[in-house]
Amino acid sequence: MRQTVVLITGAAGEIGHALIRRIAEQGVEILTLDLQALPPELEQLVAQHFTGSILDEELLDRILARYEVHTVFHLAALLSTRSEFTPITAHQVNVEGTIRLLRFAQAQGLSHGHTVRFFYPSSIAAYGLPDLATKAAAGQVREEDWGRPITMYGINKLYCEQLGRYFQWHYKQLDAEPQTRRIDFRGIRFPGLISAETVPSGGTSDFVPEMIHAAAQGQPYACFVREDARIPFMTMPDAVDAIFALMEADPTRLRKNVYNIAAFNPSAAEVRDIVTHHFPGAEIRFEPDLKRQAIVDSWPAAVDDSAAREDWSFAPHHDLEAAFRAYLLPRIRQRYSP
Ligand code: AKB
Repeated sequence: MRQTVVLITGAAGEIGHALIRRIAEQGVEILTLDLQALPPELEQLVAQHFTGSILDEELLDRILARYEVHTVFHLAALLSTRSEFTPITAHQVNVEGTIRLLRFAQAQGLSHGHTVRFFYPSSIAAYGLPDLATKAAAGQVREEDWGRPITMYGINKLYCEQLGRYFQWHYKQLDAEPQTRRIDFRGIRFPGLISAETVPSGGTSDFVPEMIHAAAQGQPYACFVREDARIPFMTMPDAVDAIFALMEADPTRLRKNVYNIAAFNPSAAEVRDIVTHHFPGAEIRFEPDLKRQAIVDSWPAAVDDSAAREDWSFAPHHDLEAAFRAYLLPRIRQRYSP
């Protein structure tokens, strides 16, 4: 008998850190896969960690042979800024990697006979607004609109959303024995995420978490976007709650494969103001990098997440004020206290 497990790819990343702890609390056996080793405090929570690439077919075959995977959280990806420096590698990791995981999940479903629930973290990067006037006029953007991303990462995310939908509903649709519905593909278009425990790297929404963590450590921070730059954000605990809510939702309630969510959308200056209020000595200056700024300008200022609220009761706990008061300040102060 093979052991029944949950598989998390990209487990050493920011979402992986938070997700492993929460899944482990439920007493579920976890397998993780990442290019990096897991930190010891996380490694002790998982049944087995594989240090390796999602592109390694042999490794995926070994996992298939030994484990029954009923749920996949496919978090591995190169983020938006890093992907612009190495777009072909980004395509390999983000697209080729995802199609291999989808094929792996399909093979798992065929092998054990259950539908595999597949979580995919998409992003506001899947949007592309052509200019600031359009961004201002667009307001809260719906999932169906403005799907013209300007980054390799955004293009990868948008395409992989479609791949997931294809695998679930249309895979090998002309075969004598159709192979659809072996995968139940569920995705979230995340806004920028803010964690008290980890600092992101390689993303373009990183200016907010970087600003907060720098202030908490008493370090000066040069913000790479303008003061008026505005995109949606949420806290990591709310992001993880949302992943669980979506993954546990009754499939008959889900009208979409991929949903927008967000909790607040301050300008960079508004974040600076709240950070300097809580860390009065914080030194924050604005030195926009026009190229990264252009990417942020192409992302929506706000998203319409009404479908997530209606279909699976998405309801974040933290608005901007609560994010600082109830989550970031206590955890970050503890983290950086001597
Ligand atoms: C990034 O900045 O690349 C990510 C994202 C918005 O998906 N944080």
